[in-house]
Amino acid sequence: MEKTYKAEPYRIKMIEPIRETTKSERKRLLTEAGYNPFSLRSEDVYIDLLTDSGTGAMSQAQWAALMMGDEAYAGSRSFYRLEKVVKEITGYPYFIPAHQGRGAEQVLLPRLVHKKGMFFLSNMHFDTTRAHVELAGARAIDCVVDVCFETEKEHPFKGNFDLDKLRHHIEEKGAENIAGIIMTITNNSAGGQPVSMANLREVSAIGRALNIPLIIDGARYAENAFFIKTRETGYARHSLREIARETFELADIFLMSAKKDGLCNIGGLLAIKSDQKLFETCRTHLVPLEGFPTYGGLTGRDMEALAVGLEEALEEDYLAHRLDQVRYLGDRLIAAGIPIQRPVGGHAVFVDCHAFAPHIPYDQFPGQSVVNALYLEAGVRAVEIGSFLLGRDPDTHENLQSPLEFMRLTIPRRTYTYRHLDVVADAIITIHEKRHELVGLTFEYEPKVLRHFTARLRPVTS
Ligand code: P70
Repeated sequence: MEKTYKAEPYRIKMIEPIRETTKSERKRLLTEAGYNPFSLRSEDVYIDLLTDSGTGAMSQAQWAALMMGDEAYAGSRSFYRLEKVVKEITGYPYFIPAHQGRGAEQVLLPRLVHKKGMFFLSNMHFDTTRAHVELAGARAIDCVVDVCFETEKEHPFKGNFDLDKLRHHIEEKGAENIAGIIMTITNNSAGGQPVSMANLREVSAIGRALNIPLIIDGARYAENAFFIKTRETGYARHSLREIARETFELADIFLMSAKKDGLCNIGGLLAIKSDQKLFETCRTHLVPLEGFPTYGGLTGRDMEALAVGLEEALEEDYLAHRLDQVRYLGDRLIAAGIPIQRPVGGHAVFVDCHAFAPHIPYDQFPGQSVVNALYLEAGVRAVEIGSFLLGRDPDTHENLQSPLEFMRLTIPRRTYTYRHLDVVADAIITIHEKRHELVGLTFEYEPKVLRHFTARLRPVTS
């Protein structure tokens, strides 16, 4: 696609001040945070690229919709409005709201695990999905295409499932031991990389032939639809809605963290295509886990804002701009010779920290070291997606080595301008020039599950 870098397709009606700290303040703050930016106060962050999850700006239509929230415990009008939108987009008749993506995961995933020794196969499990798979007593296996590990290699659909790996694992484990196939779109951990419709079609056919349910983990399904439209032959004239509909037709279940392509600050969705029994058991478990079936952990106003956000996220102008911003930051880094996952994906630029700081071993977390350096340099908060996030093997408790060591620069939706992205690019270029000074990290405190959120670290001094 040609470079555009057009200005934002919106103007700013309300502002939220942000503050720059000094370098010496940041040094103290980072030490206090245990060298883990998750423990920083957001007030001490200048530009926050930790996540695109729930951090975007709502539109005037969404703010107006909040006023229409029906806060009834049961039978809320806002639930029915949201349900109608979800049904229209997915074509699925069964819908359950949840407080966020992991809420939907905890309702669904254990219901698919019928016995010991079951597996989920995914192009790539995201961390909370992997955690819920393991909490349900199953194991998570990733089957992404190998090209995704070659960061400099350009490929339009680096998020795809490797079909040979998929078939191999099904054969080895036995189809009856596969609890589900999870297609993550876009593929977050691989760099926000899209999955092609052709790949989805093949995965769907494999699942159908063996009666294995195909689950779309679709936090960023609208961004994926835009990539299909612009990168896959035969889709240029399709509307994003048509592409989304085709995506859902190929699957059986839709899980979504609506904090991403729902353009909301909170929310999750679970929709089921035809398995009424599964829907009923999920709904039964929803009540103690998330809440009554017509709110599932959300307020009426949340559901109103989400109903509007889901529609806005499928608008072409919005998505073209969104992906243009991410590409802009990526292009600035590429021009400066900084190694990143190429081509840039949907929601973030992923800096290849294995190439950035090859002198730091995986179990001293090169990605986290670069993340900390970026905060010290400019008050920009990014997040590590690598061995620090991956955690330990649930059986052997060894530190797992992630095939990719990334610093993720996650762009919140409709929140920052191109000028903010320039500040980020300039700071990364500066730390890249001093990259030999970066040092690794070791644990001071390590929680057992999802350790990256609350761990404390310290620099390794040899
Ligand atoms: C992110 C957040 C959440 C997520 C996801 C996919 C593909 C499910 C979920 C869970 C998580 C995160 C990571 C680092 C820092 C902050 C937050 N992804 N599936 O940013 O959804 O968070 O709503 O429970 O990406 O990628 P939820």
